[in-house]
Amino acid sequence: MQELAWYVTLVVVAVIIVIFLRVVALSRTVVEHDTVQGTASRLRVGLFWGLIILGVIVAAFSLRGIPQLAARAGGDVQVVNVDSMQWSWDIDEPELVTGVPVEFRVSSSDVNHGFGIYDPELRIVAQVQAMPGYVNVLRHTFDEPGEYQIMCLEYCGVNHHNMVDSIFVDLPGDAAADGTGDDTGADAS
Ligand SMILES: [Cu+2]
Repeated sequence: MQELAWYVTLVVVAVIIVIFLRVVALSRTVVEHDTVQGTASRLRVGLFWGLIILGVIVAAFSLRGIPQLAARAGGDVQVVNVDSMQWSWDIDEPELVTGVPVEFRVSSSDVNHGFGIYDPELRIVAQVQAMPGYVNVLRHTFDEPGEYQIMCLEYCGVNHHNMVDSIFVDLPGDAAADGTGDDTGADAS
């Protein structure tokens, strides 16, 4: 096997040397490429500015939804304080609504935990570390109603696998007046 690798390497190196010598030889011959260069240059300049403009548009469009900007813009925010401990979650506001940014303020009373939010199909939608002595902020806006599972993502001891809880996300109209921000109340028929 070692020998085979050795011969393959020799052949590849030989091929590279041949290509290199060929390029060196060709570089000495002068060819008229003014016209080709002109067209290529125009294409390059067009492509360059096209990509710059496209990049700016894509960046502006994709940055619209980032939670930090939404929070800075003011407006309604649902604040949820989360404490964690071996082996449970203490979530002060487990009833939320869709469409309004949620700010989870996550900490721990003992060791590191991982605050992981899973949608009803058990796909993870957001996560942040829960650390003693720190309050980590996780911002997320729920688009779909349902029961979301909270699961620990950081091995924290023998009962880590049972560190599961739920939060409930309703459509704004369905939420009972529950202290999650100030609904205008005009949504009930
Ligand atoms: Cu854990």
